[in-house]
Amino acid sequence: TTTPVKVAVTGAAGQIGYSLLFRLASGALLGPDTPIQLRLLEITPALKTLEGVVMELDDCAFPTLAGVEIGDDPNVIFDGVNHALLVGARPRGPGMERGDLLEANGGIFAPQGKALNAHAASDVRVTITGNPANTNALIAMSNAPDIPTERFSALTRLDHNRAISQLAAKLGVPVTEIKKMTIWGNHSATQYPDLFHAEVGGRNAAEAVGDQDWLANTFIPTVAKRGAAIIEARGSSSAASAASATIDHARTWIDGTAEGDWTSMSVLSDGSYGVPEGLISSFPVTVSDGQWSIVQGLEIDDFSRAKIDASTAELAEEREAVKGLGLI
Ligand code: NAX
Repeated sequence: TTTPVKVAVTGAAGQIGYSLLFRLASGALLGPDTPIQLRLLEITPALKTLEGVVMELDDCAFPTLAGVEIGDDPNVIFDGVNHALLVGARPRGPGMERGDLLEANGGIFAPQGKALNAHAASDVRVTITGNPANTNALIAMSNAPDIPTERFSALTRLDHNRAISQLAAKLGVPVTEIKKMTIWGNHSATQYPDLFHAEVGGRNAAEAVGDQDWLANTFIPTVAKRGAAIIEARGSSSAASAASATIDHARTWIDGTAEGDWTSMSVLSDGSYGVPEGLISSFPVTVSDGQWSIVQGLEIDDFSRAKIDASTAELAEEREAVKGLGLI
């Protein structure tokens, strides 16, 4: 029998966890032939709820689910993990300033980074979904000096998928016609979904749309504010779609991007496209043999330049704030 792949999920008793765990256990990440062991981290008061979720996992009798460990100590839960999906985070409460939010999350992602550094498998890949995802990833990465920096990434795949879906609907084409979508910058309202390099049926997407007003004043804000629209409609934040995007992201990292296409991932900037080095920012990336690389050589016009700069300036401010708090 094959040794199970160990996948850690934090915030496992939360909304996203409730979708994510069942998809993982059913083989959506690793396929039908690879057994998976789930290692689930929660805060102590949520462990009872998590036990209930594990009862449901048991009741599915998933053939690929080789075991489940739960607990509240990252040093135990991250032992030997090959993939860490860091979903649990501290949401912004009433009256909370950004500094408070970053500090509260630093209290989660700094110790989790240290625990991964000490206990994860040597091939660990870490995906941060919990918000503020990019800066939480920077905190975790900075606290895990022995894990190669390229093994940390933050989720902008949900934004990427939203952009594909909006464009496909506008042009009346299936989502499979759309390639080379890019989200640049921060997973926040300043993100920049870029149609100038995207393709629809092999044709440039911005040209196919042929409507700069729609692109600038409908498409970009619709994608960037989609999370708020979901909350408004559903009464709670996106969960199933976020779980699905987390799996897409982690699976692309394993399986690679298709020839002639790329994806969006928030990864450590090497200064490409003028994005300050050392920020975790979303880029167009290709993945091959488990390694991502930032797509090079795209021409950036003034419109895109301004959007990318605005979003990365926000990331730089967040970095300064967490530096000031001694979190990185
Ligand atoms: P929930 O509040 O339903 O669940 C979060 C869970 O995390 C809770 O069960 C909580 O007990 C747990 N938790 C808190 N601190 C923890 C710690 N130190 N260790 C382990 N677990 C801990 O939130 P949910 O809707 O599941 O969303 C989770 C995170 O994803 C939030 O930060 C949210 O903002 C973020 N999102 C990120 C998205 C992205 O595209 N990057 C989109 C969806 C989502 O908004």
